[in-house]
Formats: sequence, structure tokens, C-alpha cells
Amino acid sequence: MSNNMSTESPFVRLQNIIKEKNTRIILSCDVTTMADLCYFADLCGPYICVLKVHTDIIEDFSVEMMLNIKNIAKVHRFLLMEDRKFGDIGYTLSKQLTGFFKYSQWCDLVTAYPYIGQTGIELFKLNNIGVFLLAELSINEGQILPYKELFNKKENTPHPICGTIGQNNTGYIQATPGIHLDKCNDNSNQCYKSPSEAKQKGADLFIVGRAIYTAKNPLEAMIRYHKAAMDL
Ligand code: 6AU
Repeated sequence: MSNNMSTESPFVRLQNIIKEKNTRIILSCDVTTMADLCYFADLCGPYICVLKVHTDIIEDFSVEMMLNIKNIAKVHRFLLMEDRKFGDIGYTLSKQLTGFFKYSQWCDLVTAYPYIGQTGIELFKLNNIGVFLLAELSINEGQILPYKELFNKKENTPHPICGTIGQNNTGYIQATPGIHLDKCNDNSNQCYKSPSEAKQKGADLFIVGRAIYTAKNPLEAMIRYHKAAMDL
């Protein structure tokens, strides 16, 4: 079975969801069990446009449960993003899409390094999966990556390249990770900023993780970040 029988591109679906639900939050749900992922998908689903996952940190990953989460995504209207940061040659990428995690069955969006080149972009297009290209990491030693060349090819925008993951005005739709209202770093060099600081540096979408799913009251935190991003 291949992903997304929908004829609409992930770009169009994402834009429609952002408008209809009035949300600019991508929940980065970096939990380690499928039960927790299901729980947060349902709890936060109404407030987000995308649920971003790192499937390779989930200890009991199952495709069947992931397809259940896809159903939750249909109910609450959000897209599923795999934050694998793909960066390999076409042959390996195509094996990864159909391998253990079966991304091709449930993924709407992925993150990828620009090094995948046009070959990689075409592969995601074939699977109707939208790509957010890494422009710069949210760590102190983050460097600007060569994402512009792929973007500037007319045939790549708005589909399959839907946007960038970046910190400083990438010039395209920009999803910014490293968002927190109460902290400025973690213990691993993550650089946090508030939604309004991120907005000043070009953010259109805000990727929020631990600030929500490790909060004492995650629903309250979800609503707080949703509002903070909308009030800008
Ligand atoms: O809010 P946090 O710090 O709990 O989670 C941030 C999430 C993590 C990172 O793997 C991811 O965002 N991320 C990315 C992405 C989305 O590609 C890039 C980056 O530069 N920094 C970053 O934190 O899932």
C-alpha cells in the first residue's frame, strides 16, 4: 500500500490545515513508546498542524499502531512528519522508505538534508511525501546548509519541497525548532527561543517538543504555545 491516496499534494494539505485550524504549531513528540505517541496525538491533535516523530527512538515501534495514529490524524486533521533527516543516495532512500518503518505507508512529510539532491527529491515526490529541507541546526555550531539550489529549481516548489527547517530567515516557508517560553537551553546545546523571537527571524511554523510533552500539564502547555504562536 502506498501513502496518501489523496490527490492533493502535502503542501496544499498543509496550507489548508493551517488555515482551517488556525494553528502554526508542529508538535515534536519525541516520546519512546507507541502508547505515549497515541496519547499525545489525541490530546494535542486539535491544536496542531503537524505531529513530528522520530520513529527510530520508539522502543516498541509498530506499523499497525502508526496506522492507528494516522487515523487519529484524520480525525483531528493534522499531518505526520518523520524527522529522520534523510541524507543518502537514491537507492538507499528508496530502501528506507519501504524498510522496517514503512514510511511510505503513513508519512506525509519528512525532513531531509539538501545533500539528497534532485534524485532524492524526485523519490519523495513519487511517494507523495513533502520535504522540509534542513537549512541550519538550532545548536551553537549550526552552519548554513546548501538548501537554496534545490529550492530554486522551479519544478520543486511548492511540491515536493514544502519548506525549510531553519533559524534565520531562510527566505522560504520556515519551520523553526528550539522553541521554549521558559528556558534558553537544554544540557545538549539546544538553543531555545520564544515564538516571537523565532518569528522575528523568519519562522512561519513553530516546532515545540519538550516544552509541551514534558510539561506538568501538557494540555495546558499545548494551549499556551498554540496561543503564543497565533498572537504574533
Ligand atoms: O523542543 P525540543 O528541544 O524538545 O525538540 C526539538 C525537536 C527535536 C529535534 O530533533 C528537532 O526539533 N530539531 C530539528 C529538526 C526538526 O529537524 C532541527 C534543529 O535544528 N533542531 C532541532 O531541535 O525533535
